[in-house]
Amino acid sequence: MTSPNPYQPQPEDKFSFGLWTVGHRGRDPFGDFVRPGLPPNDLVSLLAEAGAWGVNLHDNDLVPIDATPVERDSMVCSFKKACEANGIVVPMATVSLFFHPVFRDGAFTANDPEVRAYALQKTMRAMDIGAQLGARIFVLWGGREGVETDACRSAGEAVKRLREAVNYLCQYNLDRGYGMKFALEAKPNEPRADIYMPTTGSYLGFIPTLDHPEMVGVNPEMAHEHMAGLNFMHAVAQAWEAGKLFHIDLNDQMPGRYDQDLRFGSVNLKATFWLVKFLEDVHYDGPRHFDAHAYRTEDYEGVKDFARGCMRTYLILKEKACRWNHDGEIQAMLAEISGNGRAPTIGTYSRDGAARLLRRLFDKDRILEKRLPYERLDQLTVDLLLGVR
Ligand code: GLT
Ligand code: MN
Ligand code: MN
Repeated sequence: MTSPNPYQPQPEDKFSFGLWTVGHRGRDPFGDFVRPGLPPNDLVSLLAEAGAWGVNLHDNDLVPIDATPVERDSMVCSFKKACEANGIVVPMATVSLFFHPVFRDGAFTANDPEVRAYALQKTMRAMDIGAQLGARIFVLWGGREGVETDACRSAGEAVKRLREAVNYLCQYNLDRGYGMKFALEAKPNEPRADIYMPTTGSYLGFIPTLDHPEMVGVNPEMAHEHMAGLNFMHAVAQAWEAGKLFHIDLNDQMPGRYDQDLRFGSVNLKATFWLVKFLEDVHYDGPRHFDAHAYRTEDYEGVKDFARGCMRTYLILKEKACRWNHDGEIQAMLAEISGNGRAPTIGTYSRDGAARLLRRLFDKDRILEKRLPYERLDQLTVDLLLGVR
């Protein structure tokens, strides 16, 4: 059955938002809150109204850092009821290892072993909360794991400490039978001058060195890769190809600036299109999490506009990707440029095959006669995106 509004989010789209995203009150380093605080249960209703499927949270988005176990249990119970009442699931949980001043020198990589132990304790407790709420993905974003000066510790030692911590948490996950997957989120800088593991690629190199690599993947964030001047879709593709795309943070960002966390698709429409097309083409089946927040000018009606906008843009671009894949001219060009049918088969290595390849004469002039009409192909894409095709 087709829905009357083709851009109406459906549960199978798996659109989720963090409590900290729609609950963002507009405070920045230069100005105070512009929106009143909304209790977590009200944020869940807001998300349901906007059409979202899931809500994610840090431990302290719901439970204050010094709450007693009894207080914690009652808050988690009440939140769980609110989610159930609103038909909202909790696919992912995470831990704040960046807000409290105790983490001023980092958490898992801090020089003080007591801070490192506290960071582990806090994370295990956050996993307990996540498990109670049904979360199967646990994100680790090491915002404070970094430096202003490399005089403070060896960067190699930091990697070892990080490995030790993730190994410990994997073991806790097994011990408790939580069945969670960890998704590691990279960022090049902010709040630290330099953050260890600055890109998704760094984490993809780190994961195979863990005791339980199968339990650990990545949570690439669009804005974070763009801050580093990288092509986000390429990072996502590499993660996907490695079987490590466990979660994704969707938002937008002007290159070379502070972490803006802008509404999905609001800045780099074309890059956003290629990303959505990639996710849809490979049938990515995980949550599509919007880690962004509304402009500081908005009230809570505006926050709903923001949330609806993220999902709507995704669905519009999904439709565009489908049109692109079914566009006769585009597909004919793709068939023409892909080289299929012309390419000599290299195959896997054999001594004879290598000898043949070494002897082969390549007619470079003939190769160069073949046109590569990427200008036309790109313009067809632009026409399609701009709605004239
Ligand atoms: C914080 C950060 C995000 C991370 C969140 C998870 S918190 O808002 O900017 O990119 O995904 O800890
Ligand atoms: Mn994020
Ligand atoms: Mn961000």
